[in-house]
Amino acid sequence: MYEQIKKELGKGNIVKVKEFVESFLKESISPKEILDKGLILGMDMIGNKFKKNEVFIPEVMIAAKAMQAGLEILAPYLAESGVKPVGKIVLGTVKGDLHDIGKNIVAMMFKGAGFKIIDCGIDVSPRDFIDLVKNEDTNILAMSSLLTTSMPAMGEVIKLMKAEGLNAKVKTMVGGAPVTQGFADKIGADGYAEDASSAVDKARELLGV
Ligand code: B1M
Repeated sequence: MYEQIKKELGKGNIVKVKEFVESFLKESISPKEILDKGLILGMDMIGNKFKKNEVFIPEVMIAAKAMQAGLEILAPYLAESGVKPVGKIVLGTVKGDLHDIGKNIVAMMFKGAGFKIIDCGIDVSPRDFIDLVKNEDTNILAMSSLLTTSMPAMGEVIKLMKAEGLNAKVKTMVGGAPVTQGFADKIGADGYAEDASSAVDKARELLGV
């Protein structure tokens, strides 16, 4: 019964996605089930296609908008039924770097997978990352960098996390075109992901959800 909504979500059909969500709610299907089996699996499907180069950024963007539209209808019901986000992620582009297109796609995929996202934008200083992590009861600190010149800032943030004893409770994740698994290992990041949908897999793996 969820095949159709997943298909419409993949096409970015906002009207149809909203109609399906509303009709499922009328049938007294739980908002959590609609979220998990309809919207999240629909977004996972588009994420997997993106990974295999079967669809590209514009398709992911329009699917994410349809997902967002469905989520907006579900949000009050989810709050009422006490569904908690699977984890909280502070996400940003590191100091010296203004690129945010990839980071925004990663944010959308995280949201689609049920994570709560605190998006701190671009050119984020190590101190600002740390302060947000402390204030927000964060599970994962996720950093993006597109420039070889800004990559070292990721290492600085992780050093500061360790100096302030935050690394025991908050996992760190890095990504962006020039970032590699080797670099992530070198700076002591807990996780690395090559693209937005692998980022979701990695975040789930880090939190065991
Ligand atoms: Co700039 N830029 N740029 N740029 N720019 C690159 C990155 C570059 C490779 C172009 C080139 O020379 N061939 C080059 C970097 C070279 C390097 O260091 N290796 C470069 C440069 C040099 C610069 C400037 C220095 C240029 C100048 O002024 N002389 C300057 C720097 C400004 C600054 O940041 N301080 C600059 C500026 C800009 C614009 C502002 C014009 C614009 C950015 C607009 C914006 O982001 N709002 C821009 C753009 C658009 C690019 C290119 C063309 C495209 C980047 C992009 O959005 N890709 C890029 C060349 C290219 O890649 N073809 C280039 C699409 C996006 C979906 O991919 O961001 O890789 P990406 O994200 C992917 C993955 O990397 C991954 O998932 C995403 C989706 O799958 N991912 C993560 C990203 N973050 C992740 C985090 C994760 C996990 C996965 O976990 C936390």
